[in-house]
Amino acid sequence: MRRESLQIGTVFLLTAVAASGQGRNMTKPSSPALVPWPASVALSASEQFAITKETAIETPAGQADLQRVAKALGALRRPALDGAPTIRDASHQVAANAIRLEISPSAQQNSDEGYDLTIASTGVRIVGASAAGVFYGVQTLRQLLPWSVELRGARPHAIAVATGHIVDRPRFVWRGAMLDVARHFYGPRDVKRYIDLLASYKFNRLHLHLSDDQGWRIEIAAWPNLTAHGGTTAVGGGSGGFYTKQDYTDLVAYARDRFITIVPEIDMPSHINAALSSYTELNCNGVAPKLYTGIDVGFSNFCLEKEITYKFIDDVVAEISAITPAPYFHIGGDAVKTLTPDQYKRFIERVQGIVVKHGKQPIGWDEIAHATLQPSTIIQYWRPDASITPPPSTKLILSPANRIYLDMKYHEDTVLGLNWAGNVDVPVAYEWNPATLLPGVPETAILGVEAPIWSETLATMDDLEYMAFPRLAGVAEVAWSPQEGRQWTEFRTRLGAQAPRWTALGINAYWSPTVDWMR
Ligand code: TNX
Repeated sequence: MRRESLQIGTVFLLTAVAASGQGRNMTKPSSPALVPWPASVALSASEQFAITKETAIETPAGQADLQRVAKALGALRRPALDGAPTIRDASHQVAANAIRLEISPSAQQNSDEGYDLTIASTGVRIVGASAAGVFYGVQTLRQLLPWSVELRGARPHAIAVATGHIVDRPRFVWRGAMLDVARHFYGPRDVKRYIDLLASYKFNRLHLHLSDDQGWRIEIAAWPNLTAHGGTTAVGGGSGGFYTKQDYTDLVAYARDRFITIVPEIDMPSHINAALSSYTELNCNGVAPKLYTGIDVGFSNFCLEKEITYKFIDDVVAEISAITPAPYFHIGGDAVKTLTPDQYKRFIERVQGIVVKHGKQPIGWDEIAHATLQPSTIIQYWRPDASITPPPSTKLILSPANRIYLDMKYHEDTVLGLNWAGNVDVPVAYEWNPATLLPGVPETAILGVEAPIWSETLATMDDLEYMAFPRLAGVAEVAWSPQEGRQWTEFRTRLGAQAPRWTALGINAYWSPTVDWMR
């Protein structure tokens, strides 16, 4: 295993695991299988902290966010140590045999998601720059615990953790995943499971593609037929589905508790057949098209000349914005095939104004760069061949289709998925540097990275998991870890060590032969 390169910029003490009777030069280095790799790691396997039934979890009183993190941590050690741990107020000095969670600006290091994790033989201390930082420290600790903590049901065994110190912070503030719930609908249970998996790899954004030609997936009170009719089907003619406002609000809260921000998207002016089919008055010719269950793109458009189109958009943006605490609203804007450039530009500029009026920051796929953008508008880059020169202050989210579209096939024999951007095997999704992807777009202009999963060919959670795992873990590292020292040949070993965890969690992963799976 090659580890040299990762030691650049990190302090990594490989301490021998002293198997009984073995001399110094017969010992084997142990390295923690952390994904994403932290900014700085110094661990020693020669001394350990044992988590027992008596180990308490301590948090300062009155911090609801931290109490939730403490509960989640408590649940994590459950399979090994039956019964709930004591969660107690940490107003006193650091106690022995405790895992203490706290917030302090000292863990900041230029990121309010940073944390400092210290494991001593007497206890653990996680100091975050914010509750999110503490949460990420807990996710790191989770990966240092034996994989069997991921099992459900009590299976008593010892939990021992190597002692040491990890100082960590993310490279990018936007570490996203996108789920297309329009081509096939995924209910709240599936979305929550995806949120759980994302959170464990330190993602902090989930972009929901809530409408497309094949389905409208969110209740809008002023336009009830959108879901009553527009939500009733899916690609291939399935029965579709939609989120009530309550479902959506619950998802937002569930995600927030895991430090993930939900970003809603209503794709326009194309990808809008489900809405056109639901309301005759939205069509230029006054005739509603049939619901669509195929997988073509770019054939439907809003009627740009009718004022009711903008009234409709205003209502939709207003209602979704009212139940979205995040400051973002994604307007799509991709794959428009039948409008003139000028029609497109004027439409995007007008809709941008509507989003800003409702207090949100617009986001759009990279085609929106052809319009005059407001300073707060974010461009989401996706087309591998697009050459875009964004205005100097404009921020970008990078979703290069030929790298991190998780609906692309792994190789030519992959049954699921599409391949219009090529086959994307696991190393392809990992081996790239956001800072050098686009000429003229420096790291400072990049908000972060987001991995979309389009669902034309993906009908079930098993399908989604098969396409997301293992690539999603690679994307997590692209978005979180320092570029310096990132190398596939080393990563594949840490990635391979995730296998027993994924199996314990019941993840339907694709066991790519490019990875050394630990089984
Ligand atoms: C392109 S990505 C699209 C989607 C498709 C996807 C399939 C983007 C902004 N538009 O409508 O679902 O390809 O990979």
